[in-house]
Amino acid sequence: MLLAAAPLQIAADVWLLPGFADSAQLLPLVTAIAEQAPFRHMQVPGGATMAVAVTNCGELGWTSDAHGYAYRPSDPLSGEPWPAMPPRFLDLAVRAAAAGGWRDFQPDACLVNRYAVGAGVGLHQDRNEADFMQPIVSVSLGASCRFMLGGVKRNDPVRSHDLHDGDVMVWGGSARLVFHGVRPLRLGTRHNITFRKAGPLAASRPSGPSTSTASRPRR
Ligand SMILES: O=C(O)CCC(=O)C(=O)O
Repeated sequence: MLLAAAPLQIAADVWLLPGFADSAQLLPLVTAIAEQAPFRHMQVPGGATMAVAVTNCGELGWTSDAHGYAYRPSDPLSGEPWPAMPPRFLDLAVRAAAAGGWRDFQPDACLVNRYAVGAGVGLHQDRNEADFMQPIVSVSLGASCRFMLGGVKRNDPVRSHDLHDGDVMVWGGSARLVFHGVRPLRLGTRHNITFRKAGPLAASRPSGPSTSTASRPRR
């Protein structure tokens, strides 16, 4: 049984739950998901390739290609539905959201990111979901990273926070559309699993410019 520290409010409507998740329990589930829906480097609008490898589980999976971003019920590589969300994932997401004050979170989408050394994600907003009243729950597994947290405007000041194995970030409400990202990983391998309530399905809505660097805006 993990002993998680108390939730820390790091900005308005943004919570860090240190050590809330147990990577020893979760990483085997990530491996099982990737056996069904392998990690891949998707293209982003404009044609560059993401540095981070991704896969999904749950009813809807986040996808990107040269035309835009979209949630889809099936894996474009296989045409099969994404693997089901493991009950342990769902339980974690619901408990983490409740710890941040969002008591009726029922995610239908779980994006799994895999970072190798040098991979990062540029500042972006998560805005392809139908309902911005629902929070985001983002779980860090493995190597530590520097997480960038800005404001709801692209030019707002950005603060960096170290995220370690098992840390969970939850944001929503006034912070639901904050710009955030991850600096290129310096050592090791990191997985991130991000839970969202994405549906009902929205049309593809690209946002923000993309670049060809290793850490680029994603949404
Ligand atoms: O890896 C992370 O901590 C954040 C990932 C992220 O921002 C995203 O998938 O939208």
